[in-house]
Amino acid sequence: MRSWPAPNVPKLPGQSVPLRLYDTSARQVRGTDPGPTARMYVCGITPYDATHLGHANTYLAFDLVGRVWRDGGHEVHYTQNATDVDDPLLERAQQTGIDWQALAEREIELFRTDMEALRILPPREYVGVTEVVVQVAELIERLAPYTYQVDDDIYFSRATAPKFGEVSGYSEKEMLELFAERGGDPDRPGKRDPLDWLLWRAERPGEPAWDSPLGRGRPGWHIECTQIALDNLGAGFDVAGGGTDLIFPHHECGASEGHAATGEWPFARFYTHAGMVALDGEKMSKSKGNLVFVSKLRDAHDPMAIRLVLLAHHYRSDWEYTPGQLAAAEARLARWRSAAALESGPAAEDVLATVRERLADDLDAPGALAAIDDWADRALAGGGSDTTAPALVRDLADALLGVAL
Ligand code: 5CA
Ligand code: ZN
Repeated sequence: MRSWPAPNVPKLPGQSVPLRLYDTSARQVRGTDPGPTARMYVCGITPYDATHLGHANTYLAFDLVGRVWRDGGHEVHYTQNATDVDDPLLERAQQTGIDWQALAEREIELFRTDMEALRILPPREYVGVTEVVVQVAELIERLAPYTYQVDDDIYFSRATAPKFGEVSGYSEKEMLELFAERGGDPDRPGKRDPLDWLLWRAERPGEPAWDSPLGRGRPGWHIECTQIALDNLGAGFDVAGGGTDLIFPHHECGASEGHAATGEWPFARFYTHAGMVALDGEKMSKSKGNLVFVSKLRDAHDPMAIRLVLLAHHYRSDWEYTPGQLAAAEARLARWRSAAALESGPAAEDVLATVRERLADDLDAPGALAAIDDWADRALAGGGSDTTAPALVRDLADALLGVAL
């Protein structure tokens, strides 16, 4: 599929700082160590509704990862999927009387527009599951020693996966609870273990299905990302990303699939997860309907202010959105713009060093904002006569934080 247009990223002077990042599977912050080309896969949307602030928060976190790597001189090979066929999408299409493909296309297009407005760097490959159904079926065929059938459906047997549980570190009890909560089918008769997961769903009447080496059907959710990551990035890529709701079962299952397919462990060197954004005390989710849409906010607000709302929270924290945060972000943006439009200001090399250092420390965006706030305050108070400083601040805010001033 088409990705979205890339914003310009200014080159910055001086020394970059290597990125350290929290790895869920190691349960600690570690140094990333990419080669000349850093490889990242981030789980994309299921396009049955518009992009909400929770989604944007997740894509922004990984946008920062890409920006810090680029600042360090790496090429960034970034791949993302769109789950353009899945139960929730089909259900929504049914309820609203819209064709499921038209619904997916419409919401993916809106997502692209939102991402572009927020200056999120686009993936090199943006892949819809419907584009790779046959490849997914071929991968499932190759996984035969690890799979079994229930009726015509195919399951992955967790008993064959020696590393199952290592990504999340969750107990058996936690895994069972989350599996049931997040679309699993622990109680289906014929399964060997409640946690075995569906790889291939044979055709059901009235549901879309594709011809494949496995017969007619469609992929289960957890296998698509394994296939798309393997095909575009190869095993052992640097970062697999998404929100914390994907730690289990999605990334846990994907890691075991990748291990089975390639013999390589880990499938991704880092599993990194962004916190959940809530509204009115509950996690924003399409199923609950408590959503703040990026496209709606864009009607009345500068996308750079929306971006600053997200940057004001550490990516790993869970937080609740309130409209006051947008007002505060607009005030901050106005202040930064006024300061950056001055003819001179305090020297900004230290600001650049601090922003680099804060972001490299597990993406401490709030710390980075504080450094620019401080410079803007001093500049607006009339301090400093460095005529190159305003341009340097504009460039560093743009390149590292994606905020165009
Ligand atoms: N298509 C799958 C991934 S392959 C999926 O989870 N789609 S999604 O539309 O439900 O979510 C897209 C991304 O946004 C995922 O990375 C998910 O973890 C993240 N996300 C969803 N809800 C929130 C939220 N409330 N706060 C933060 N991130 C969220
Ligand atoms: Zn995924």
